Amino acid sequence: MEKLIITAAICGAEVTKEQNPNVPYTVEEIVREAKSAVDAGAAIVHLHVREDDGTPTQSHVRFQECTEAILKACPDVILIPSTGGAVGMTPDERLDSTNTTPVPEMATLDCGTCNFGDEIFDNTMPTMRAFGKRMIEKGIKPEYECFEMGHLDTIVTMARKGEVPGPFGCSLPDGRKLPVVPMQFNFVLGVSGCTSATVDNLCWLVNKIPAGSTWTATGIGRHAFTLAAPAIVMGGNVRVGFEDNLYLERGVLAKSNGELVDKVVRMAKLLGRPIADSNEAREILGLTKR
Ligand code: KMH
Ligand code: ZN
Repeated sequence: MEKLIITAAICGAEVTKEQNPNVPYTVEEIVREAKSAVDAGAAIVHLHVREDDGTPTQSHVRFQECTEAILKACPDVILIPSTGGAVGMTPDERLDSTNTTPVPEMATLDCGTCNFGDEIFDNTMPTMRAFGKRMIEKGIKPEYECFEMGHLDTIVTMARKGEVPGPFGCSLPDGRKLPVVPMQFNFVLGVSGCTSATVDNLCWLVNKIPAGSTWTATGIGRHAFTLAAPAIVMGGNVRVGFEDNLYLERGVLAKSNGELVDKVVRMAKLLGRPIADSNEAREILGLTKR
């Protein structure tokens, strides 16, 4: 089994300081949380950014500022900027997070429209095609976020057609051959209105990924650690962080993203799975540091 890659989703677009005062908004707070996660054992930081008052933004200027500041504190960390942003943002607005210099190694690509609590998270086929085209052009490896069972089938079908990066060696209409990119999936289970965070659902998804793919499990809310446990023993990877869950245990707010990562590190140690550092994660994911 490969070493365990831990991703910290340190901020998200929805959670607030009213829910947990340690949720980061400012650049300094974002760096503090990224560093706490990396110091605890995270190889990857999944990044959303905020204005100082907490408003979510996809502005490449803010992403640039946060990225540079995080890399100063954690020079090796893999950053995965969000292209999901917040519900209601336009596709162009969402993609702006990929306009940083250098171009990010990876970015999220959300694999279909779904409920998101009482709202709708809009990811139409044209939107996904546009995001796939951009990532092919820029050489960004997508992290395919699946919130629903059907999202997996949708995105693999698009990869087979060469509409998004994938491992199938597709040719474009002009005859150019697409690079072979093994797919990295993030199964985000337990969002209100979407597929629930059960071991059964996780197994169903993992059994259907194309050969050579890698995957991560993200359990939302109280499922953060109950989904981490099967992912650790099944050979997958784990995402935790304030974006997904604010509590270290029932009734106890986490003081930092580092505390959440540390809990996964302790679980992995008990289960005998070593932790990958960022450069080991790059090897597993087929990335080259920019
Ligand atoms: N904020 C959610 C609506 C992503 O980062 O790609 C979407 C999200 C997914 O967080
Ligand atoms: Zn996100």
